[in-house]
Amino acid sequence: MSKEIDWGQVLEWDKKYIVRTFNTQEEYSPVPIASTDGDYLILPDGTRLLDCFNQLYCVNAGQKVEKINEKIKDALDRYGFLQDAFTTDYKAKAAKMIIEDVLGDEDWPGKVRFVSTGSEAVEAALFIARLYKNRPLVISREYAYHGWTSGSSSVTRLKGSRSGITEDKPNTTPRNIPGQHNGKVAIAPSPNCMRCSLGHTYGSCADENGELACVKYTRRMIENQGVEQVAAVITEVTQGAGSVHPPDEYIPQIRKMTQDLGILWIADEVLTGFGRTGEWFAYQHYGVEPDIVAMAKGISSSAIPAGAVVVSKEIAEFMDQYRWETVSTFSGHPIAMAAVCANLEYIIEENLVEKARDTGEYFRTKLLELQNKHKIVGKVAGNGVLWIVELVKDEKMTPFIEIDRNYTHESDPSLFPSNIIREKALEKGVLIGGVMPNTLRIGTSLNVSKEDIDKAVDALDYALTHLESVTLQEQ
Ligand code: 6DF
Repeated sequence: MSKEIDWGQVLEWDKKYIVRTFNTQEEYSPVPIASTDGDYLILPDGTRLLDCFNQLYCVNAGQKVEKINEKIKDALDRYGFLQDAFTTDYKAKAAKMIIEDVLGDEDWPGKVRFVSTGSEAVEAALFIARLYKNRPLVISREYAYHGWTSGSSSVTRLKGSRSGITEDKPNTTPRNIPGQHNGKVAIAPSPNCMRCSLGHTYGSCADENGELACVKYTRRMIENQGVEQVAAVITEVTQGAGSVHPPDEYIPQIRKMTQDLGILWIADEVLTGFGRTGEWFAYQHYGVEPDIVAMAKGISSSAIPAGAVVVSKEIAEFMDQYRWETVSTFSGHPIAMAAVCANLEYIIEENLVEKARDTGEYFRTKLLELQNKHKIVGKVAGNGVLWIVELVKDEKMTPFIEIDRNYTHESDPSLFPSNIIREKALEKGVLIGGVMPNTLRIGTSLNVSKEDIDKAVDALDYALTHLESVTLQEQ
């Protein structure tokens, strides 16, 4: 370290001057990190922690990639800051790379608008969809997470992530933000086959045309709202924070439904984009093309914050006809755009998307071995470097925490099996991801080594054995 850091002072100032999230001031305890490296966080005492949360599934290239940092430093030699009315080689190249180098095999992409975060990308997507269709309604789904800003949080339906406040005791009522849901959003079922909200069983829920019950319900709900009121359906392709991986038929059927009804499909790829699932974008696993894609996180691998929305050629031509009266100070920030260019070049040069695809098959094999070994593993699902492990009490897939994905933070998190697993795996130097009570959501960089996957799986095996010993004693 170039200079000694007074970590006691860091913790004092952190606790004294920063507004907390997800913790009361009393229960909060800061976690200081001295540096990062690849898939590792390095604590002030030198302990290396394998990050299988990949922070928030957002460091696709890995931490502190020298080739990316060098190009960011080059940009810093040229720029401070320019606002969006000006252009730079970095911004123009970043847009060209996304449309031509990343999405060049597809005909639908038209143009890009840059923003700084995923919530802003979703905000832009919602604005553009409503402007283009000149309709107010957007359809979201149970357990959706799309962001924390006003518009993006109105389509965020994950109950414990709507930016409200809860007391740190059970049987109290959360206070959500008054007026947050402005009535321009309707909620469709999530394709959570393991606990179908419609009471169906996957494999026997489709109608005579093969349409899944949750897709049919969504179609009927839109018809009931009045198709002429609906601008778009917004979906994550696989739900990130909500931790739901859909059956293979779901996304193609949702896409067909939107085309049948003449409404737009917004694919929110903020978390899944840029190779995380073993394709550049998760929708590509299903042979479909969206109208609008929201993206962030992996666009720069979080070296510098950046986000974007890509719109179809038709929507781009529509927007080109108008003076869009919107502005975001840091849109197209030259240093952020340099990070986007450097990140995309690195992912392409290192073939990280193909690497994530291959790694995903190794991850699948290892996680299925754990499912065979541990009765409390009810389901393993995912691809690339984004995986779900569902924790269950019994063969009936009973959740340990009954409220499951509809929990809010007045619950006692120490009782959540996912938190018990996380605490136990930390003993092995591995941070297991996931924010749902009964579900692990494991993610790494696209560059993760097989040795580190083995390390993560061994730590998970150790933690599952502990959880079984604790829960079986209680039963
Ligand atoms: N869209 C999706 N994910 C997202 C996010 C956003 C938009 C949060 C931080 C998350 C994910 C997994 C577990 C816990 O934060 P932001 O404004 O840059 O992006 C909003 C599909 O997943 C953010 C939290």
